[in-house]
Amino acid sequence: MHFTDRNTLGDVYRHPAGRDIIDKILAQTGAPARLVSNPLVHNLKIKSLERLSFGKIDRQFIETLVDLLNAWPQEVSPTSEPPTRSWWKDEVVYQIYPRSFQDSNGDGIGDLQGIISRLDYLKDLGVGALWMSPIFDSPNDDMGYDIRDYRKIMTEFGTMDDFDELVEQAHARELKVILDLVVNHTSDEHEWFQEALADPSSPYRDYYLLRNGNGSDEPPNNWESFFSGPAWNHYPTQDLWALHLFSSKQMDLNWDNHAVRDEVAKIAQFWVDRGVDGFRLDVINYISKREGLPDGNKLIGEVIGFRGIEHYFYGPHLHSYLLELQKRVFAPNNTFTVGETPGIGLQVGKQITAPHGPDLDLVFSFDHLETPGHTRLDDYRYDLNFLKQYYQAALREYSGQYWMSLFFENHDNPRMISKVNPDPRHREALGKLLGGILLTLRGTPFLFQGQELGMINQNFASIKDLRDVEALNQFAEWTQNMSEDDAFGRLLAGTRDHARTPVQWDATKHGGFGPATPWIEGDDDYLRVNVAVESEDPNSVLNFYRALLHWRHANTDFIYSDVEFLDSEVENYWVYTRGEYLVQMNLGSTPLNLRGGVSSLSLARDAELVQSNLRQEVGPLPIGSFRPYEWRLSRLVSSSRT
Ligand code: ISL
Ligand code: CA
Repeated sequence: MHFTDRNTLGDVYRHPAGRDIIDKILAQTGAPARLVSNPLVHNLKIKSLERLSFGKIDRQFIETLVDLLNAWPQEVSPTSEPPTRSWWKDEVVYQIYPRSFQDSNGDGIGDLQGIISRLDYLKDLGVGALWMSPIFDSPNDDMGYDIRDYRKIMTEFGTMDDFDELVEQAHARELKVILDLVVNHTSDEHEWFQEALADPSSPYRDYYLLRNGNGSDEPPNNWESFFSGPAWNHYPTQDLWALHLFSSKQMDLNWDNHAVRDEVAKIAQFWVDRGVDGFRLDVINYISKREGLPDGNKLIGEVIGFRGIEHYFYGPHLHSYLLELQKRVFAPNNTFTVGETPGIGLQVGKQITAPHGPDLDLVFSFDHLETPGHTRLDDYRYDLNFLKQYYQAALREYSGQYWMSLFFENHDNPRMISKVNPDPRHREALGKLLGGILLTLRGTPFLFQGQELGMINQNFASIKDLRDVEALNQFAEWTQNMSEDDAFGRLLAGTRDHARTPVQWDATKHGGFGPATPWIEGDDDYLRVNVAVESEDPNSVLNFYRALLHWRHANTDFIYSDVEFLDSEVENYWVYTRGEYLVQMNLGSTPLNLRGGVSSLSLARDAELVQSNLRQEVGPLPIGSFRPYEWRLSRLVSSSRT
């Protein structure tokens, strides 16, 4: 279908991208999903939005929407066959943030030898693959997400020999190795960018999104950076502007130049040849920008918080550029790929990971990380009932051969326990409950370092304790019209640094991270919560993860079984079956007592408990009663199910 402004909202909703956008607006505004099926809404023409919104939705908005719908494929291929098996569905991936994992040589910075020394720990934990955040040469403006040399190991992390040893040692333990490929942008210190700036006739000029300023001190468009301020750097001596969606030292590459795509393919091949099993592709959905880099819409900018995003969050050539990489490198080498795709919804996610000839194997989408209407830097309590709603809807979509990634934490987000309920009395049960959800839904779980210990947000004392460029830039911006205390208080709710403090190995100084003062320090939580202490405690969060990970590994049928949700309407109760297993939990901080009419209870009556998240000394409760955040996995015995 070719879209114009005479198409209806119903037409838009039938388009995968259109549906994602409408779903997002509905979720953000709290409007019920059935609104779209209301014939009045359904039959509204796109062009009438302008009038109905009193001009808030303007011409430019409508044109952008129509262009986007026309640029993107309109089919989502159906599948009903069962999922094919592959290692990246069998295994749980463990994300390492190398800088904060383990320091082997006492310089306060984690490194590759530190990781090697902990491979036995990871094997014993029961994960099957390691994803390391970037380990390449970098000035660390954004802690390695600004790469200066794609073929060199960051000096602080070690050498190429260390890397080869890591791959060999990991493989010897049957652990896969996944690298972080950051190719939407490079560091401004990358030689391509340096040469592009220095020499107007350099072929590297066309590697980036450089625009001539014609003497003006206005940037080429109104796009805003994710790390505060305009998305353009000015180089007055050359009268040039360069686009950077992230920090002012992360310069966006021009993917429309085939030479850039060649370089990326060669970089990926270089690491595949060194034994790498897969890649996580950083902000990969941002690589294709709309031709002409038009101004961002004001309204969209206000709603999302960054102006310009509609012109690149799934740009016109995304699909073909990803397919090209797939054909050249990933498919021939059987390389696993997971795309980090902020802003992408369920339908487009399905298109990108479609089972026959996918662009990528998996995507990370982020819609479940905040309850609608909230952003990461809001201080609010995350409602787990939303998580339930989200996954129930998502897994209805991702069935058959479709497969999702599952995660609650990474290096860009505060700790999930703290978001849901910071009350220390609930920490252990909640930590295990989250692990129980992550490891029993249908999909590939990604575990972030420290999550298996039940690590929580840190009590940073002042802005001096923070290291992240996002936090520091945000602080500078906010303090222009806010007190330093208020600005710091807001950052404390959601700064990415919460996830970046050293892994808590034991109760010695710096939590066993290393002898020197770490590059970033947390509070003294490590004295009580650490790998050494938790290993000794049969009821610890760590031992819960261990047990469940090993159980999962021994039960591959469970991994591939369908998920079926029951009793969805019961608040605070989440229950589902996976084949012959039943998972039940209380999502609330108060006891849950279910009354009659809850159908899953009769299933539970004929089930045998496999694992729960309660301490062993806690006795059993009646079948319909759950303690705060209680989680149970049982096996359905007898003839109750076929
Ligand atoms: O944390 C965010 C900024 O507000 C997210 O939007 C995040 O920047 C986004 O998910 C992209 O993240 C990835 O690319 C960034 C890097 O800073 C993040 O660490 C990385 O995960 C730029 O490379
Ligand atoms: Ca070190």
